Amino acid sequence: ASANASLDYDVLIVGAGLSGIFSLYRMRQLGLRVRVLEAGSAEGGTWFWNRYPGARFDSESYSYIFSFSQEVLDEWNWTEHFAPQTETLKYVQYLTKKFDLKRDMQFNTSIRSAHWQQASDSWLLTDQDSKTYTCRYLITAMGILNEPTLPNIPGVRDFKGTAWHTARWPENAPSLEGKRVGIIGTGATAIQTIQTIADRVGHLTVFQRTANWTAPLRNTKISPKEMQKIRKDYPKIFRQCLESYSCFIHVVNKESVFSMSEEERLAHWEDLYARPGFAKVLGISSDIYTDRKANELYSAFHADKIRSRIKDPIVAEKLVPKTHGFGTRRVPLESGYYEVFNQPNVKLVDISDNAIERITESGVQTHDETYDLDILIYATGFDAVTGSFNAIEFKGLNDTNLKDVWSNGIRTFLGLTVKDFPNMFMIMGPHQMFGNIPRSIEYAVEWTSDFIKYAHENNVLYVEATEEGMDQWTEHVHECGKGLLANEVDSWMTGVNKNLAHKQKRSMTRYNGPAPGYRKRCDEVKQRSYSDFVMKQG
Ligand code: NA7
Repeated sequence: ASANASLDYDVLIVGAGLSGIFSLYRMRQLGLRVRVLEAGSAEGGTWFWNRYPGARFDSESYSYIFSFSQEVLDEWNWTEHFAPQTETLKYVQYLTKKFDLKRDMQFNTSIRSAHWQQASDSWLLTDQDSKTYTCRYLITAMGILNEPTLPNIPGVRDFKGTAWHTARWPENAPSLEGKRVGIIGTGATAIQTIQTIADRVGHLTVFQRTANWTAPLRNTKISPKEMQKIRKDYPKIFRQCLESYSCFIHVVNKESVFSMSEEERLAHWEDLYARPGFAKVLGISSDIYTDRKANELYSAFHADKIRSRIKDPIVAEKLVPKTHGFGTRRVPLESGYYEVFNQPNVKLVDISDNAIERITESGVQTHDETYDLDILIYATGFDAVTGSFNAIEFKGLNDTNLKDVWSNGIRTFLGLTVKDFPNMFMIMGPHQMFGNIPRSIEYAVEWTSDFIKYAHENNVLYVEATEEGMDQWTEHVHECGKGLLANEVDSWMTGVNKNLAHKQKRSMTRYNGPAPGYRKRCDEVKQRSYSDFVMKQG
């Protein structure tokens, strides 16, 4: 630590969500001087910001949390198979309390720039009040969906009623009771919001540009007895997660779609449809994700399910996605979403060929109609994955700007590091697994912590990825993504956000290969004593 004595900290962590929390826990165990800087007024990240009605897991609660502490697994009880945001936030608060983490967390601190200082092999961070912080190692823990984006529709600021983005749901939001409410967007967030507020609003207008595939969540309560069983099963649950492609408990069907008879196929799909959670997304044959014909069949199966739940056939057709196949975008799970459109107080406005022309003082104006509203909710998504990085001025070696490094496509080494950005580690940066995110976080934090421990013990003050390493890794990431139908579709996962001029082109934002393969490659780098990196000793 003496080599770092002139610096404020050994390690700075940006973000107090799950990534930041576990990073802090591990850095403390290494005996390092560490501080978490967080823009929000409290810990929780995604679960702190996303307080919209109906926000909840659509992965099984007990598989989508930390596994690193046996004590936590022993103590914490989940009360629902798919926990609501309120419960998950309590879990996060319980963690920070249990491990006394808050004394090293600083809230209301929005980092504006992070500059590498060549002379001292350190990072200099500056916050919104121009306060500065220096450290040897920098851990970015900013999350992949953290920068909300408003639609690029003229007049967004003109609306005289109340409007907000779902990720910034006001703490003292006006009651929706009896109000004329409009919502723009039909992604995962919108679906959870719509199905939750439809009963309590006076009238709800849903503006849909792209219909999304969604299927039943089938959430149920967890009784204390059932929780006991889950607790006993934890080792099995986490083993299953680690062994599977994207770290979920659901097991992929090894049979291809066309090797089953039509009868077998339908029986299999009906069985999955009846099950809770991502079974119908992750328990299917994997050729549905790569073979257009197989995907069409499975999409048709779901289209019929949608039609069977909507009374008005014209509305039903609008809700059946036509632009992309099932599972080629993130499939949100719903609880009564389709039935909402049978309610007399809910109107679906298809804006795919009748675009919103402007937001006016009184509401939303499409090409052929005006909708007067009291409240307008933007469920319009995020500047995903690279958005949090772009919001901060990252300057590395020789003033290299991270934005410029990624302007022609993302490049990383292992999704954890970038050349020219020494001593910087990204938890949930681009090119990492986006499947079961807590599993990815745990791995990335363990890997980073091992590396920092190694550096610390060997008096290494400087570590940097190489050009060759970045080239090879980036090529590998692209190779893994080949043949996946999802990569032919615009979504936040392929880096597209139509509200941002610079994000209209698809890019390879995530690691598409199997998680065990990802971990193996990263483990090998560790086994080679990090010789893939340029290192300088103090
Ligand atoms: P998403 O999935 O990015 O969804 C955003 C939605 O907002 C989507 O339906 C968009 O339509 C719609 N949108 C965005 N901008 C506009 C404009 N300008 N006009 C009309 N409609 C618009 O974000 P979510 O927050 O729902 O979910 C993000 C992830 O969080 C989710 O995948 C889960 O992993 C958890 P589009 O499809 O672009 O036509």
